[in-house]
Amino acid sequence: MESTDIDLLNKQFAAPGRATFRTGPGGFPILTLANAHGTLEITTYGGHVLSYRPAGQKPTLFISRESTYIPGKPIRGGIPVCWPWFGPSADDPALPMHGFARLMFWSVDAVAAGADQSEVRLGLRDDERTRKFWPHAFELALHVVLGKNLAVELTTRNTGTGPFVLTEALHTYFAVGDIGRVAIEGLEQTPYFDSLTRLPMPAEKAPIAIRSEVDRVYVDTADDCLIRDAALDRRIRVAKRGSRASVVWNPWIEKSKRMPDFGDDEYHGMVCIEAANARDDAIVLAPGQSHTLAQILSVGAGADA
Ligand code: TA6
Repeated sequence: MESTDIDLLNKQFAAPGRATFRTGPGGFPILTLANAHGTLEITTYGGHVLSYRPAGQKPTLFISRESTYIPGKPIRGGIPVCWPWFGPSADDPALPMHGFARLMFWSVDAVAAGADQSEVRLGLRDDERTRKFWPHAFELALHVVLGKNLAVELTTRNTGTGPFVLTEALHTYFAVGDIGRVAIEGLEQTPYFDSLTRLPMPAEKAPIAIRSEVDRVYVDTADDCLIRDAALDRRIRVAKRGSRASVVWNPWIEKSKRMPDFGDDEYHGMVCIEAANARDDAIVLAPGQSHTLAQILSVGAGADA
């Protein structure tokens, strides 16, 4: 179903107290899912998860207070869907950063709202708009499952007659209490590409501590990450499937000032850990083939548990 008529969306999919559509900022349709394990908000614009709050926990995702909600511009925060390229387009740098999927309205294909598990499926298919950016036929599906954990699955299917190359990311912005008191475990043994220096770097052999701008693509890893947030006394496990690249990003002071849709001080309260297919981990899909990129989040009390 086309994804901008709130009354029709609620008529077809709403379940009182468990699944409700409303008109959000910028007129963007927002679906709220709620069950015993927590709540989640997602907008059909960009297939973009805006918030995730496990029961009894503070919000898990960061959204900038300066974010815009304007068609054609990306939302700053939550879980942007970077697709069908990560970073600048290799074919034409004038094309949107991180692809076009996060800049379009997706269809609502299914909503299931149970007491302990809620699911939503959104879709994007090629049409004359997408073909202006990317000359391939595709079906893109986002499947979000809110249960004890949060699972976000992005499946690409090549519906065309020739192969295409895909890079992508679930560009998740995590809310943290104080970036200066955060440790990120799981990538200690993994080399990375430093996007700031454009140089390959050896494994750090230590948890990641962020004390300046960090923009890294960790390569050839399927490992979980663990965010230990001392200020909020919680830990967030970030697992993934269908990905051999993990991106870690914090803009720090100077880049924060250069982003109009991001508060100058907001770098203190966020870090991005992204499940990606990027750089050497590009995916080649033949006609009829599919690939699923998934990120699974689980939040626990106690930074050191
Ligand atoms: O994932 C890290 C990154 O590629 C950074 O280089 C920075 O550009 C960030 O994404 C945000 O990109 P955006 O296009 O959302 O402003």
